[in-house]
Amino acid sequence: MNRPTFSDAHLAARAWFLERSVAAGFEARVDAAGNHSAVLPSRFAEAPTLLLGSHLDTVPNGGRFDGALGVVAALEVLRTTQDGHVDLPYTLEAIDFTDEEGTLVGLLGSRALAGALTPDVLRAPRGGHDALLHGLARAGLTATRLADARRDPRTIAGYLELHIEQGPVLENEHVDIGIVSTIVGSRSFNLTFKGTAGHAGTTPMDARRDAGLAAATFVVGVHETVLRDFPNCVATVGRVTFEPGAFNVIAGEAQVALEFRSADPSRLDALEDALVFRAREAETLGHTVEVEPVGRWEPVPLDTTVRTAIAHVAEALGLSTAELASGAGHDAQALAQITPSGMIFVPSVDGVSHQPGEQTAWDDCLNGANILLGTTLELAEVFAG
Ligand code: HGY
Ligand code: MN
Ligand code: MN
Repeated sequence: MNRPTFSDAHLAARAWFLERSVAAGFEARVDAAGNHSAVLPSRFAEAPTLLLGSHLDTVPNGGRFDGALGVVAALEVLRTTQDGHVDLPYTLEAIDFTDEEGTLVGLLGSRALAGALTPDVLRAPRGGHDALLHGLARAGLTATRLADARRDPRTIAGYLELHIEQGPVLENEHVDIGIVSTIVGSRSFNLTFKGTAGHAGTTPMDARRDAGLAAATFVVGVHETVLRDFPNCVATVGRVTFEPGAFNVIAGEAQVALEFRSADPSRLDALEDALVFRAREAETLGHTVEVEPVGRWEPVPLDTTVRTAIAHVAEALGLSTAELASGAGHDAQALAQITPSGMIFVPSVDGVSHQPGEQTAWDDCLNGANILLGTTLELAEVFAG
């Protein structure tokens, strides 16, 4: 799957979702942040909305289940509820959030809805400011109006998200359903190492300020530092670019995309200090190093009432469960700031995700969708008061 935010494939998938929503008789909505929704109104006026959703955008060359499973299952819950003439004390809304993956910003649509999209988030987004403006324009959106997508939290009863685990825990422990306890926080930085471009043939090895070497040394340093000093944390360099990028020119500049994660806010601070320190070691070799923060998501615990409801429903369906933290980020971590939120995980084959080999058995997808439906029904009494 290659549906980066606002790519043709992404826009086509969103159009498909709206077509299927309208075909099922639901009201289709698109808000100022481009979040796409199908709405099944409650017959009770002033009823709050229970949001069910995930995202249709993918990472480059991603998998078929990350995000899409949650959006399609949410739509199916609305269709099943409508077909069953179930009278719920809340409006149901299946929602596809904009740019969850951070091709442009990260949790863009869900943070806009939660009222957390501050100007500094948009000033230096990890996909680049020009790419953000261009992408928004492709979707008929504008940066100045994104914040209009904010919802009054009093109108929202809660948020549920079905998602693949994207890791090996459920499969290794032969557990059907994961109940997410917390979602990790993450921070992203663009690092620029500046040396001196030069002739690859005539510049002696001991007379170089090779930005490529500085960047590569840093990448090794990231791995060493986190392995040695930060158990249960992760750090990734997913992209390095050398400028000018020719066989016969010593790199004068290197760009490094760094991201690190932890479930513990204090460890995120310590990780930031340690990894920036490693980057700045290049200055002792005569390089200049620029460190630009381009993304930040806080760790968040998920709602205990929702977690209990998921466990009840799974037990009633005879499905085994385990509580686990999510090492992946999700829209639920934005929604959890304003409303009781919960996540249902289903197993990922071999724990593989963010690549074409991403796979979840259909029976597990079915289990997840049934838990999503059951939890929607179970929470009716709880959330609607
Ligand atoms: O990057 C993540 O953890 C998620 O897939 N957006
Ligand atoms: Mn996802
Ligand atoms: Mn993802």
